[in-house]
Amino acid sequence: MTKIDQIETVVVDVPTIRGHVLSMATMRSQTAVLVRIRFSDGSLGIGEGTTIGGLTYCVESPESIQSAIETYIAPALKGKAADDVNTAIQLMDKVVRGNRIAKAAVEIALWDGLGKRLGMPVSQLFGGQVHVRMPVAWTLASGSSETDIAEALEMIETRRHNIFKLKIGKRSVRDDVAHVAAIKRAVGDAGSVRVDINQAWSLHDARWGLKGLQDAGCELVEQPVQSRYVEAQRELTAKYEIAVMADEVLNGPEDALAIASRAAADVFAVKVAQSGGIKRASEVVAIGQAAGLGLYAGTMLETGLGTAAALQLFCTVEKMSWGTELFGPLLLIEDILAEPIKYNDFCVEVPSGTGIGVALDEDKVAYFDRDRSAPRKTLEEV
Ligand code: MUC
Ligand code: MG
Repeated sequence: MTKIDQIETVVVDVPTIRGHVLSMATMRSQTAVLVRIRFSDGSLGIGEGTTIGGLTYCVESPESIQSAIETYIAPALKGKAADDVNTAIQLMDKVVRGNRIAKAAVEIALWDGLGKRLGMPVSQLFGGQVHVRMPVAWTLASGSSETDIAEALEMIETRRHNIFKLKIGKRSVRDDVAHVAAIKRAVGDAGSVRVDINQAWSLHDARWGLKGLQDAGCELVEQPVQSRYVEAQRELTAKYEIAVMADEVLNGPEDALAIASRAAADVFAVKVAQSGGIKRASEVVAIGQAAGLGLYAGTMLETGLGTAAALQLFCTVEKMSWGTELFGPLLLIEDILAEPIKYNDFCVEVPSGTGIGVALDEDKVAYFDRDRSAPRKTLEEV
């Protein structure tokens, strides 16, 4: 029987191509916790656990993800059967409460190892791929309307993206609505415009905001109010034509059931990390489908590794009606994969190898390693 031998983590800090201005934080780099699981037969599985803006987005930080894995999850899983991913998931749930991103990082590496040993992609383990490429959104969050407009027009021109998610909620509602309207006017029918408030609005702000946004031609608003205000989000979902999408409120299948049964969203932003792994995310998908909700493949702005893991699941889902935002690697000055994920014709391609379908570029991982001890080469030398 192949066993789990060793679980290792490394934290990488990778600068972003520009400042990424969100309502709760401005990102200039992204931090990912990478997991390597070494199995007794010599096989290897890789995973990623990533959050956004330190502790400003959710209750897990890169440091807590690493500590949950090293201190609690790794000792519990060491010596256990490598192929029994469900048993490992249940054990993680028993020894660690919450900490879904940490669990997801390990679970991805377990699926990756299993897929590689079986010689098949993880999508096959979830019933098989039905999409080879999927539409992919880009987030406009430079902090300036002019820069965002130039960025959007270039993305359309180069056929990289025509779905745009604008990060708003930092300025006044009136200024934010004017910003969204200016971008929608500039892209016209060539682009879909959506916004993410990241919980910044009060219910009163949101009443004005949703009215203004839908008048401006914006199609969707993501997590307008704090996740604990489910009743407020239900009211907004019922009152406005613009689609309301649940994000931060959706931490796994139990939340999905609560939101669906209270009709507090039109669309689920399904995130592998936030759900607690690929399997839990598949359960969120199933609840969304059963409730007749729209589905969207969300991101925690992962590197290519976490992005590939998400693609393995979402390529098996019949209808992702709002597409994906699996563009994380494109926001980084350099991705850490041996072969980058491909983006073209407004879509992201699903990697076709075994496991999650990608391998790390170990030199780049070493270069961005927060704890590197060796003197730093230049990126060109790497
Ligand atoms: C979020 O809240 O959805 C996704 C894209 C992006 O720019 O930030 C994220 C997080
Ligand atoms: Mg969001």
